[in-house]
Amino acid sequence: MLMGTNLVNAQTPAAGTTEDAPQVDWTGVSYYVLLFLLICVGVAVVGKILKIYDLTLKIQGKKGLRWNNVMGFICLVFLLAGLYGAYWSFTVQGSMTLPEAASIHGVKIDEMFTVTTILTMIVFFLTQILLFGFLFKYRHSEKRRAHFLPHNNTIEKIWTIVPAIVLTILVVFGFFTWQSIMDNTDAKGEVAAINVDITGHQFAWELRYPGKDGKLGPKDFKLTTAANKLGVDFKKKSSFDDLSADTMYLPVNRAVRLNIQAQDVIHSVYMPHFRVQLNAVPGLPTFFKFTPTITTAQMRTRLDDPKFDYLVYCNKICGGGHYNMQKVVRVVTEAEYQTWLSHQKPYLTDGLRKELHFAAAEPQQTVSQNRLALNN
Ligand SMILES: [Cu+2]
Repeated sequence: MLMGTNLVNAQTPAAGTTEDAPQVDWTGVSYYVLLFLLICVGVAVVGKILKIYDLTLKIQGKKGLRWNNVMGFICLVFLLAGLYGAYWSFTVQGSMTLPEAASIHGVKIDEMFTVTTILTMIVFFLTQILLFGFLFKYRHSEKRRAHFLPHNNTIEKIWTIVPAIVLTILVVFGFFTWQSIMDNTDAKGEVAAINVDITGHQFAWELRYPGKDGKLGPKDFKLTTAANKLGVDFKKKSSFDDLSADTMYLPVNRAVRLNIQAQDVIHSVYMPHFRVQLNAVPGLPTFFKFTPTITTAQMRTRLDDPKFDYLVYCNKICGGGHYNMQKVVRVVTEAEYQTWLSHQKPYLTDGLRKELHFAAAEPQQTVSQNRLALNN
């Protein structure tokens, strides 16, 4: 209480009345530093009291404190407090981990997480109980003689071979899961049909969808201008019908291939619900393929949250505006997706047409007319 009052006074020396005095920030760093120091002082005081008690016993001609018992008991307390801490962490913080998986491979990744967690937890609980339990059970006793065991090949073999087998299983399991994610076909053997370009720059994601031809035009960073933000190459026919989008719409149950790029520093495409994360590295185009399985509408019903939206974040601290680098992702039915797609603006804007000296945009302008303009 005294500490709390001091903190308030230190922060707001002018605070006069209790009404305008701000609430104590219990989560502040200084509070925890002071708490830690206080605990240290407390432990030191208890230690000194025990030492004095020990000396008093010796002065009186008695045997003194049995320190091995004190230490053994402390080990036992430490074990119980630690086990309770692990239990608390699972029950309280366990719910703060990843949300429900909404993609085919997401379920596989979760299985991997679960298996790894169970195996490592078995090892954790066994070793910690043995370590501190043995320290307590085999503390020094007058009635028992210590047995010196310098080496035991059987024990060495067991604790080398068993972890080696378990780790091999985990690594192989992870390898095959990763390979199936990176494979060009989805779980049904279907090749990713929808290509979406996602390009990161400080501080936004730019989305480009293919037009009616289903193909994204090629890009060349040297062609980047204010109007041609992504450096799309308009020497190729496939570039003309490409679309820009503000929201990432994805049809449910269809394999999507995200083509990932960065224009300045390293960013990271992160979509927690779909278990998608891959760095966007300048000069190193890469991709991530996944199949969403739960529509936004279904997820809203499941979570009982009509405002819920999937998001694509940046998960690499890339500068001052990093915290705000996100876009909404909507998983919809095939029909909704097609309707949405037909309403998206062309990447080739009027400004870009002017820059490239193309003929002005006409409502029904065809790709061949654009190519004509390019050739002139
Ligand atoms: Cu970022």
